[in-house]
Amino acid sequence: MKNTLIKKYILLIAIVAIGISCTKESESTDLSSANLIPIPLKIEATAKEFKLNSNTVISTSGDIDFKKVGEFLSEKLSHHNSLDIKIEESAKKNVINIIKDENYGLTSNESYELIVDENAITIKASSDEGAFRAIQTLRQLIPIEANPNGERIVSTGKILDEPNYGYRGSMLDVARHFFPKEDVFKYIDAMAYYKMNVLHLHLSDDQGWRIEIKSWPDLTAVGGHTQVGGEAGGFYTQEDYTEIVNYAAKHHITVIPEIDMPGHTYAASVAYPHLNGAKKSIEVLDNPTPDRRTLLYTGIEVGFSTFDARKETTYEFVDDVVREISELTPGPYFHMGGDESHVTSDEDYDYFVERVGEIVRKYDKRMIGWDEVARVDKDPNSVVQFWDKEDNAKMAKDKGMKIIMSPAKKAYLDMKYDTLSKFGLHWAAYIPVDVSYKWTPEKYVEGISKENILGVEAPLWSETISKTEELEYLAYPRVIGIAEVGWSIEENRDWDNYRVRLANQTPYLNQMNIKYYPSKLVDWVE
Ligand code: TNX
Repeated sequence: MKNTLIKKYILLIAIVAIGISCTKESESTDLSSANLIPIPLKIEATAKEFKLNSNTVISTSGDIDFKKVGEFLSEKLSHHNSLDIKIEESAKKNVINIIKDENYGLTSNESYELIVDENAITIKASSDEGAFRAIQTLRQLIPIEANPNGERIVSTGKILDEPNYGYRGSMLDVARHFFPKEDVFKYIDAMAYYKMNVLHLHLSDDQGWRIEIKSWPDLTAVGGHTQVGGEAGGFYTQEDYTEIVNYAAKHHITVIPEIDMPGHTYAASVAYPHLNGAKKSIEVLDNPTPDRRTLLYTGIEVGFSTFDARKETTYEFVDDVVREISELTPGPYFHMGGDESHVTSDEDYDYFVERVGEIVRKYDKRMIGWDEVARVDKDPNSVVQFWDKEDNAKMAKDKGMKIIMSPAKKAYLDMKYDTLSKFGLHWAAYIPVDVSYKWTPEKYVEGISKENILGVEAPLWSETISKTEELEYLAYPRVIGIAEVGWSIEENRDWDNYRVRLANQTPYLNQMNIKYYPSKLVDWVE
């Protein structure tokens, strides 16, 4: 009797165990519950498995740019998954096809289709950019670790995907604190993984000038010397900057250089005092000193500096700076800042923005400015980056300009998560992970709809952070959510569903050694 009871028990446990393992099994073969960020437009699951193993090969459609995408995938699989997947054209079975299909493409050249069946994984896109976005999806579908049979199981089905916005960016402030190019490369790696496509570099501010300008060498020799807090600063040589641009391009990311003016220019005016237009500090700047670098500003106040908008030499300077940077920048944009010019008179500010606009156009770039420039700029081709004043965004819309949505209360990565945050400011808000995720660009400012919006950007100001880990504490995980806000349509976004997908990013984040902030709102997978 006792024996049969025990047997029954064992049977019961076995049934339950099988039940659980079946559930797990079916979960792992359900493409629609894959932990993808950003969530794709459409997923159809077919509940079977593709078994990726060391015999799997990548085949591209011959086009050199598509081949590069295949090589990128192979590189990443070898680096992250310790998998040696070779490129072998015209393979038929156990293959990842990356195919150029001119007729294919939804509305954007970032669109793609990804079909997984038992024999093959097939990616179709009309451009290499689309294929590149597709392989990020695929990377997220392939487990980092193999099962005991040496296989990585990818669930079968079909994904049809395209971005809601063509501009999905993040900004690094390398002026308040300087971050070496290696930190920027690491940031680019993760941006690309989450399908972001714009890196905005804030290259100058009161505390430092961070890009070499050959015709004005003291900008960096003097102006790059220090940073907030007074430690050594730094700057990118033109070669460094080109390396960043090329590294970004390899990841299908456009670099936007920003030289903030006419305010936020104290460091430039210390280097070249005749640029200075702020009455108050002239005395200080004119003070003869053997080492001008000792005059640099290392605090975090804003709004006290300005260029002299009425001197022609100021525009000769701006012309050289825009020319040299534009020559190094393949992307279509030049960001002129334009924010918080509190000591520039309205007349001078307006005159300055117009003159800089002419220079930027002369070098075939499209001008971007923080939302304050909307009042002045008349060029409908200019872009306004909304961060603060809704009226400025509306003005931009009325002038036919496109708007980048960076509302400080949602998208500012430098805001503290809560009162306990180790780093960050909180002038705009405390921004917990859910708050930074739960917003819709086309609904944020009344009257500004999707057609007025170029895209979304998450700026990371660096007054309170000086090391990679600190940068990562503020950026992650919020920047991942902003990537989804920019890519995925509102109907597909849902916090409860997102927080599970986010919790499952840990294998990638850990492997990348990204020190994310472990928000308690997310049940992080160990
Ligand atoms: C406002 S946003 C600024 C920056 C600061 C930031 C700090 C903007 C265009 N200007 O100068 O770094 O706040 O959150």
